[in-house]
Amino acid sequence: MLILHSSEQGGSRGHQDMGLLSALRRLKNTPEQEVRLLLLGLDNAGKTTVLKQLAAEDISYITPTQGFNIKSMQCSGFKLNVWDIGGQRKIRPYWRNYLEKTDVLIYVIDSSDRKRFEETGQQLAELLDEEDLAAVPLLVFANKQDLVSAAPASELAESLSLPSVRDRVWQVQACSASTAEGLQDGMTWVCRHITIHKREERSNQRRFTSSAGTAERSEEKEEKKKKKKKKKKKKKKKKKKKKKKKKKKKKKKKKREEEDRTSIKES
Ligand SMILES: Nc1nc2c(ncn2[C@@H]2O[C@H](COP(=O)(O)OP(=O)(O)OP(=O)(O)O)[C@@H](O)[C@H]2O)c(=O)[nH]1
Ligand SMILES: [Mg+2]
Repeated sequence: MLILHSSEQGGSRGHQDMGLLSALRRLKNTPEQEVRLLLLGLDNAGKTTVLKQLAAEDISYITPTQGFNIKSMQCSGFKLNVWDIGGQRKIRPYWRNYLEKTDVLIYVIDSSDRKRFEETGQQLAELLDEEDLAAVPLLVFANKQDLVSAAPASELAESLSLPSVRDRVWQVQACSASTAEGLQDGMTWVCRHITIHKREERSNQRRFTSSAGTAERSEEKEEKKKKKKKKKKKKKKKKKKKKKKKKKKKKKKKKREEEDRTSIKES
């Protein structure tokens, strides 16, 4: 059974600003778009430290996550809901329950834990194979760069075989969740890709709607054409019938006249 933790971004000033912004948005009747970010990675990688740093919270007392943490933050007019799921081996089977509707996957790695590069690479490869994460942009945080034993981001990318990932955009960002270095750069990349992703989503939707409209209009045209053709055919048939009737009448008249003429002759 998972223990669930849930918290929101702190900071009273930040809260006031957020409140004012949401009030203004409500007034303008333009609801902010919600985005789902998923923070995954092995236990001890630094996911919760990353999350707390992003929320400008104290990072002194962080314990291994038994369930998940969620925090909301603002970025380029989007409301980011960031989900941090525990990475212990016994919790990893539950990751699948959180994948649906993810907009960006953030994978955190302890760059100093070379012994587990293979294990973390394997976990990441399994995630990238998940249907729910198909084409979802991937940001890898090469964390703990403050430690001298940390592998550089380029070495980590090679070790994870990232250059062969071609079904999505990806980026490796060197960072230290302890000092917050590199976190903002990573989030800037995330926000840029959310904007692109959402714009593409909107234009795909618009294209779908307009093509549905075009299909509807051409169906209407086809129907009108059919009706017109049917009417024309009916008119032609009527005309033909009338002509035939007239001809028959004429023939009958001629016959009668001929009969009259013979009867006159006979008399
Ligand atoms: N030196 C250093 N230590 C870090 C860094 N980031 C996190 N840590 C430490 O690594 C340990 C694990 O950090 P967590 O944030 O709890 O890791 P996690 O990925 O959330 O782990 P789980 O919740 O078990 O999945 C803690 O002792 C952190 O202080 C970093 O950038 N540098
Ligand atoms: Mg944690």
